[in-house]
Amino acid sequence: MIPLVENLLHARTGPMTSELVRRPGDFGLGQVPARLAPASTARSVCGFCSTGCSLHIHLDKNGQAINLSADPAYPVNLGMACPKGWEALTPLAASDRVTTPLLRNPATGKLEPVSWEVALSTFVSRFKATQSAHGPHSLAFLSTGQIVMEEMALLGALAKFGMGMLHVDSNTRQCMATSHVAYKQSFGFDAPPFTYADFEESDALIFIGANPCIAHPIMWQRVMANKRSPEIVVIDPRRTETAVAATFHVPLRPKSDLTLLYGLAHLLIQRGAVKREFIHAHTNGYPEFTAFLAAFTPDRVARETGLPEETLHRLAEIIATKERVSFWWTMGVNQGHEATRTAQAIINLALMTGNIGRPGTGANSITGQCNAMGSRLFGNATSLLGGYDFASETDRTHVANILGIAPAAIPSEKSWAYDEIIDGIDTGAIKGLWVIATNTAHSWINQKRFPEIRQKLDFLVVQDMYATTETAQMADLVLPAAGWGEKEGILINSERRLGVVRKVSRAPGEALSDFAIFKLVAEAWGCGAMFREWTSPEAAFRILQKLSREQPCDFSGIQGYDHIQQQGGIQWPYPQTADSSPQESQRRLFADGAFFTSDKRARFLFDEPRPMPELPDADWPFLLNTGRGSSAQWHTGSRTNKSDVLRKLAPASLYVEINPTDAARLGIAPNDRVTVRSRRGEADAFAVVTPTVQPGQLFMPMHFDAVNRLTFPAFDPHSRQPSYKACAVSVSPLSSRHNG
Ligand SMILES: Nc1nc2c(c(=O)[nH]1)N[C@H]1C(S)=C(S)[C@@H](COP(=O)(O)OP(=O)(O)OC[C@H]3O[C@@H](n4cnc5c(=O)[nH]c(N)nc54)[C@H](O)[C@@H]3O)O[C@H]1N2
Ligand SMILES: Nc1nc2c(c(=O)[nH]1)N[C@H]1C(S)=C(S)[C@@H](COP(=O)(O)OP(=O)(O)OC[C@H]3O[C@@H](n4cnc5c(=O)[nH]c(N)nc54)[C@H](O)[C@@H]3O)O[C@H]1N2
Ligand code: SF4
Ligand SMILES: [Mo]
Repeated sequence: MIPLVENLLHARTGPMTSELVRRPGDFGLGQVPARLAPASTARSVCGFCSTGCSLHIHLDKNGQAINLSADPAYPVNLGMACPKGWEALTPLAASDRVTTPLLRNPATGKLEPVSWEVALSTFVSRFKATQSAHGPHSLAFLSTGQIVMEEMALLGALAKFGMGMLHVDSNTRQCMATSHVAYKQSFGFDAPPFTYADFEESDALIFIGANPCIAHPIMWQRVMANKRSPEIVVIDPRRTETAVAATFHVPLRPKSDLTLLYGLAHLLIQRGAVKREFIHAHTNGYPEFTAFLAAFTPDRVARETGLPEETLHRLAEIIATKERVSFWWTMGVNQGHEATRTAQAIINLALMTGNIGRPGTGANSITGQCNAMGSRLFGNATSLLGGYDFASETDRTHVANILGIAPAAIPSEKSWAYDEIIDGIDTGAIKGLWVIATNTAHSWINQKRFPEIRQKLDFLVVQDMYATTETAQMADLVLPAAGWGEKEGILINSERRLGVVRKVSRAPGEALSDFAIFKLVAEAWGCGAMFREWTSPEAAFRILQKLSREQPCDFSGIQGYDHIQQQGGIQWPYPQTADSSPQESQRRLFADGAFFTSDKRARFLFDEPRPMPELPDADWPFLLNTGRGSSAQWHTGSRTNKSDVLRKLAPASLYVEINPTDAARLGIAPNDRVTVRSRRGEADAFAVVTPTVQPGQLFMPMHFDAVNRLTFPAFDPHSRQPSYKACAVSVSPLSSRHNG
């Protein structure tokens, strides 16, 4: 056994996960029998969504988790948690955890257990052989927004500086790439400006393409705690749970947001409801924007959005008359063919009305995964570690100096985006792929292509907690990873708050933290010396602090993990100050109107709207929308399907929501089996007949893998984020073969 592996395997204490007698799911939510009363409690932030709730993990005398409860003293969740948070320990004890590395045996075609030595030497020999045959850039990785920041940074640095990879990306592309690019172009840095207190301090909250009741339930609780009797607007083609709870639902035609937002800007100018002084002092591009808006007359906007003109006037009235207006957007905006400009149209509205930098305001992108923000800053994919620029020699030298590596080790070229990596596999440019904490074979758009192009890979490595995911099932080598709660590190939530994840449970068998796996790979690859200072996640955190210094995300003033915990999480920026006095717990950006661009001014950016790439027609008459189905289901289900409690809270199989008029016309009754087809594939589902979807539209939850056989691979040109929410399909009762 190589010494490092031995150390890692033996350094751990406490019983194996499988020996833990009970999990919270066994008792129902939150009850602890007296005989399992905790010996102590650890505080840890949740590892599902980007809300970043803090959980109290109750430990036995061996320091192993026995149950958890929501943390009442944390500024984010104030004692609340959603079902996923309450059940966060259950997926760790699942019977299909992968406990040793698995290598595919060419003779049997099966994945078989091997030692870490064999796994690592195979990893290195196969990937090095690929590089010798096809060049250094023939390897790529696809990673995640769901591992701690220190692991993301180590992976990015190892792959790009140690292993010579160029093309790396993550599922953050499917999720937050649009917000990243939109903020960077408009504000000069990827910097969501808000703090959760803004939910409570707004007079009007405008949610665009966001369904927080399902996707961010604890953020929604913060909205419900608003005592200012706010107007709550939901702009969404579907009458979602959030739309039902709102004061005003705006059911626009799918993907007509850009036109609507320009139409609103136009009306606000007509009403004189713009903050001229703010615009003059702090922005660029307003005159050009105003001229451009002239064409967005209410009649045109009403026609193109399918909304009555009164709706436009009522919306403009709300924005014009409310003192504090906040705009919130999520995937209904980010996942679109013109997503970046749509996000910027929201930013433009906030800028022109001076709704930024004040309590209860902001152009606020809600993050998705627990650490999508960490991956935006430290994934080393689009931006160089810490939000630097790969193309800038000064930036490369600066980062190299901090890391103690040669500047030449840092590539100056841009990485391919996720879709370009997938295309690269198809063309033969990428021959080796390493997939970490994402389930590409389920979640990627036009997913049917993935198994096909997988055949073109020389070697596929999947690093996951389970070997049962759709992607792991296709792997040549599976590396067993510890999950949330079995390792430590930092997650950054939607309001830029760093929170600490603590190790409260021992990973099963020989599973190792991603951090430990990356360290082992570095040693086996022969570039371990580059990462000698990365001795632990907290040591890595100190390196990341140095990288953040004097960047907008500067968190160099933090004293360590304990400090973050004592403060109830810490929002960036948190620079070092002369007197190191603590800063306010809830802070928003841009109170001084100074943005992160070189001239400190925000930019008005805009483009002519374009039709969606795949419009319904006679053969494919329905528009399919996809997204989150329930608060108990998380993405591809690898984790949440392991909990009996969560499974009981969610539909057991794939369904499609269809409007009653369409259902009646097609002879579809509630719960009937139907087939949904697109030009790319088909999916069987049961019908949920409901007026929450408009006629001509369907909705399917992304948690079942058949859904992405249907989706159409269109991408925003700036962010290259996939447009998951609009493709043309047909629907028919299961027995019949013709289109609806
Ligand atoms: N329970 C649960 N919570 C989650 C997740 C999960 O899997 N399960 N995932 C997390 C992640 S990673 C993310 S990114 C977030 C996503 O959080 P959300 O973005 O809130 O969730 P979605 O359901 O994907 O999409 C939001 C809404 O966009 C609407 N929409 C579709 N097309 C359009 C359009 O053209 N215009 C407008 N205005 N709206 C449109 C949809 O109808 C949908 O209601 O959730 C996070 N939270
Ligand atoms: N049709 C449609 N498709 C979509 C979307 C949509 O709205 N509609 N939304 C998109 C969005 S926003 C997102 S974010 C993606 C999400 O898509 P995925 O990232 O593919 O979904 P997850 O199920 O979260 O997959 C995460 C994997 O990481 C593993 N894992 C968890 N923790 C760890 C860890 O600590 N270490 C390691 N090594 N593995 C771990 C889990 O077991 C799981 O298999 O889906 C996208 N796909
Ligand atoms: S809202 Fe998000 S962070 Fe909070 S408990 Fe639920 S999944 Fe975890
Ligand atoms: Mo996401």
